[in-house]
Amino acid sequence: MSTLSFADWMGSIQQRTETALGQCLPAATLLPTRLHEAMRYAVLGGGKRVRPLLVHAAGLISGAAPERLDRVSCALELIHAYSLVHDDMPCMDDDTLRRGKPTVHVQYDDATALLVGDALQTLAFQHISEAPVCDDPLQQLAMVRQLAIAAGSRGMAGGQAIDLDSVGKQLSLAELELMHIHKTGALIRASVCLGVQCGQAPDAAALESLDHVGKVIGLLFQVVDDILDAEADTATLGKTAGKDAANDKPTYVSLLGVSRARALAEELCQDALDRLAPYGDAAQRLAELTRYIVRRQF
Ligand code: GRG
Repeated sequence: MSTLSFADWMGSIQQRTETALGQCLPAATLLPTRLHEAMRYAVLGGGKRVRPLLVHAAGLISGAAPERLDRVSCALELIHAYSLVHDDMPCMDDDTLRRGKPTVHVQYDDATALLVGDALQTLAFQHISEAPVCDDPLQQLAMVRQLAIAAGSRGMAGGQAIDLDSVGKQLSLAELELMHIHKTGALIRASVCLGVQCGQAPDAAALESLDHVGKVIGLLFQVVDDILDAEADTATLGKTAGKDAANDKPTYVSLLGVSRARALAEELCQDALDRLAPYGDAAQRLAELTRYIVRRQF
């Protein structure tokens, strides 16, 4: 077991992720330079890197090689970054601030933002498929498929469609959960599942249990995101606070109120921790990360 504190471990994963992303993105000097510069602007120098942290923490459970986890982390973070760029565009959430900087369509233009998202998504699939991330090529193919499903219309993009459709509507708790399991949850769940699969092949029961952990972490991430949107300020978040209420979006806070939303986050956290307990030290980072996601301030 590593002797690093959780904060130092987190810093080291964030640092190696930044380096790996910097290497996998095309150089800003490569033609077409404006597009490549904008891709690097969208991805580098910001963000908590929650999905890479989940990949690495989950990979520790199966003894995965860090270099393989870096590759999978980059793929997930590239897809996440593309989703933020498109989400911020005027045709979607229409936001001007992301990670404390002007959004990509503001800094560049709408057409560039659209292309940045397209190119980041395809780069993610190029990156995860061009070198081994596990021992079995067929398993790797299955992992690429899992990533595609998580990002697509049955995952994140589908969740975004439900989100756009739900503005101004009263959703039930079950409907809200379904939306978030797709929109935010699918990539977070994939981060845990893909991280585990980079190491020694887990048996079906272990994979099912860790998949449940990923699903629960995805939901609790969103519950906390809704609380922060209602309670934190724009400077702390690095993105516009209070947008959900301003846009009349159904959230855990609008449905439950802050204190019941907090209680739900704690309940989900405990569910994940209970599932991780049988893995002992191997799951320590994933357990710490789960607690961090509940307590995070931005
Ligand atoms: C455009 C296909 C498409 C999908 C967009 C994820 C998403 C779907 C939109 C983002 C909108 C949003 C603010 C959702 C709330 C949860 C969330 C994903 C927050 C941003 O993720 P963080 O907090 O961001 O991990 P950083 O900047 O730290 O990487």
